Amino acid sequence: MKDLILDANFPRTLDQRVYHLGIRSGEVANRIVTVGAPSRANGIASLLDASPRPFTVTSERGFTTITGRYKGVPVSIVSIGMGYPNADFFVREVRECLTGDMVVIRLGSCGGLIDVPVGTIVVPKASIAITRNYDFEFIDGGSSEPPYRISKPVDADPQLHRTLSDALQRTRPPTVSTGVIDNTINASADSFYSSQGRQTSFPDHNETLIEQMKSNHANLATLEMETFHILHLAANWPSATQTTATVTPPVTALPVAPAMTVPPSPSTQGQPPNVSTSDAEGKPLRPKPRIRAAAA
Ligand code: R1P
Repeated sequence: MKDLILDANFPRTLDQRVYHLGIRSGEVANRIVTVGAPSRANGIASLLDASPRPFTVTSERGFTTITGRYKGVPVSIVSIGMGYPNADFFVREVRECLTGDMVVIRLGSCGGLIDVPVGTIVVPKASIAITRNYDFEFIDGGSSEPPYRISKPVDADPQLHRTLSDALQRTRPPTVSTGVIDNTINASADSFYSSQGRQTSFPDHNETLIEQMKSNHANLATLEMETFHILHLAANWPSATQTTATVTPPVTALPVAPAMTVPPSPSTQGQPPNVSTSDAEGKPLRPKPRIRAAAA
């Protein structure tokens, strides 16, 4: 089985599917809405054009990609589950299936650090990472290191942030009384529990974490688990030209890892749409495509 994986550095199956999402070029659009749960993905996908019928790939690892058109424009909805590692699989593997810009909006739920009604939509202009400091040790009542690390902010793509916020305000149903907030910062934690300040049976040393986060960033409003990582990858992707030169090693440079086996074929529904040959605007491809990301 393992000899069917051609490149352990960036594994794909023989039919060129990326290893964890199970998709290949032509099956994912440049414009993507990513969510955590398949039910949410299916709900959004119900708004896609009926024809051509949306195409669905469900991978062994729990990622679901639904690609169709919305008012004629190719769009994918990708359900990625939870947390930094899944967000990492999502951005990196989709990027390798696309040419041109990759435009990502994460639509998710979050905890609130400001006093607004449930249902308020928050479109953060930036995100910080809250991560457990694994070197922290609480010995003899003290420690030389803090238990958590609070990163510097990474900005959402400014144009996408503005466009998303404007669209959400413009299309808000009049019956909905909660508003749209777009001038705050998000925090993405590496645990739903410890690094979000929840008290459990583990000695997490997080009693003052929320206050510390708020004092570091006065306009911190939301707390979830994926946005920072998506924004960070988007902000640091060096464009196609540089990627070719610096990231992709020769295929023969790394051995096939012994534990790497071919995943079961993903289940698919519908006809492959072959949507990834133009950029997100439907314009000719730009020489240096970008990853542009925002969240709500
Ligand atoms: C935790 O319950 C999950 O909910 C939030 C968090 O980021 C985390 O993924 O997001 P979603 O509702 O988008 O899954």
